[in-house]
Amino acid sequence: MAPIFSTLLSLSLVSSFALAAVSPAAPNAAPLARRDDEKIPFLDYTAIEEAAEAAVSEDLRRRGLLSDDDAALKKRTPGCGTLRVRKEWRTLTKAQKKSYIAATKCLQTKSDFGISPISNKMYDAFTYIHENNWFAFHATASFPPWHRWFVWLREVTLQEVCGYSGPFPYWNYTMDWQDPFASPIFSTDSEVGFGTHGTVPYQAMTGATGFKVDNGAFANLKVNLPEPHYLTRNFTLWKDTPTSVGGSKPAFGQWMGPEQLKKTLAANSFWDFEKVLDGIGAPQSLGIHNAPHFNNNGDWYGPGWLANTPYFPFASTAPNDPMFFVHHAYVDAVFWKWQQQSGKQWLYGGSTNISDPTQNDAKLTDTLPFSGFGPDVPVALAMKTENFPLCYTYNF
Ligand SMILES: *[C@@H]1O[C@H](CO)[C@@H](O)[C@H](O)[C@H]1NC(C)=O
Ligand SMILES: *[C@@H]1O[C@H](CO)[C@@H](O)[C@H](O)[C@H]1NC(C)=O
Ligand SMILES: *[C@@H]1O[C@H](CO)[C@@H](O)[C@H](O)[C@H]1NC(C)=O
Ligand SMILES: [Cu+2]
Repeated sequence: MAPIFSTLLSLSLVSSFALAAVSPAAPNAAPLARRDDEKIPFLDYTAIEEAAEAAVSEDLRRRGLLSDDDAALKKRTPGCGTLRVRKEWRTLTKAQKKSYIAATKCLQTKSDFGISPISNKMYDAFTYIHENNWFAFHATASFPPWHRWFVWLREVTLQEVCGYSGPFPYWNYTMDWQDPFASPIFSTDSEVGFGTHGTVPYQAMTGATGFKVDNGAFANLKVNLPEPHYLTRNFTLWKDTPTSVGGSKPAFGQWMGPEQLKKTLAANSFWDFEKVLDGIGAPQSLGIHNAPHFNNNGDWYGPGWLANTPYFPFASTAPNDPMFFVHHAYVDAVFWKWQQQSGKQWLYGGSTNISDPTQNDAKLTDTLPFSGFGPDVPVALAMKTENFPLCYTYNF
């Protein structure tokens, strides 16, 4: 199975990535194990569990399975107060950008309350909970709500643990589709730039090469999963591949451009939305979500980067790259925008089985697994960003 990922240029193989290449039936290495079981002190478990119960009873009420009176459970849910508004990276002030990046780096100095194996750092806890059980929430119905909750955990952690008080940023890469590599987000500024990649080839681990990130604010950043290495990227494909249809090489940029965005927002059912977002069953399309992952190589590419290592397919190191969170905040913004259309807010459905997209069994009462980073929650609790505990919105 390993060659699947290294033949990235074959787009038809890429789009079947979720369905064939990562079959859970053929493990190469055991998943990493979690050390112990502490609670995350800044999450209110009781309030989250009450909100979860209320969200599930609301779902039952909407489906006529519970009377209005019984659904009064909802009263136990705390409200939000003010909603935080997420913003495009470019619209943050320089001070906000600097503070966001400093808070991100600060996670490397904070305890993770026992979550990640290998290190005990909060930074690595995010990579760990993303790679643990990842078959459950990639290319399945859980993908949009799981990643919404995951990015929210990051937002709350930056606030509570590292004192970030600015707006949580997203990177609207549909603005940069013609030349993503030239986007200002990859500035080499040592305080506000996410950086590009370096010039010196770097072997991060057996089978995983690229360039050590040696410019920008994350220069020489050390990350620890699946084993300690420097943050690695390889933007060669982005730099050298034509972005328009018709060239001799595949046209990568178009899968993250405005046309693809339009197509994604036009999906009728929730499962159609997820399929377009992720290029599932759509030969020749990466989808808005996969485009930034697959257009480059290194940590951000996730399991694809680890294809020739002993960690494949049990690891996705993508959250090692701080780009992951601004990228996924944008994917979440697209999900939010889709949900704003009439009748779409509570639409859900599709498959919970990465190997079978026709398995139509997903329900709002399904559980999203977070490996001890707060309670596991039902999908219903992650469907509306303006509800407790998410309490944020977008304004576009
Ligand atoms: C992102 O940019 C596109 C143009 O490429 C625009 O249509 C869209 O509204 C923007 N979305 C957000 C969330 O800013
Ligand atoms: C970077 O990616 C390109 C294109 O995929 C590949 O040919 C090259 O070998 C990679 N470089 C390193 C140092 O891994
Ligand atoms: C998922 O789908 C595959 C392929 O159809 C099937 O073999 C497997 O049993 C399914 N798994 C579950 C848990 O339903
Ligand atoms: Cu993911």
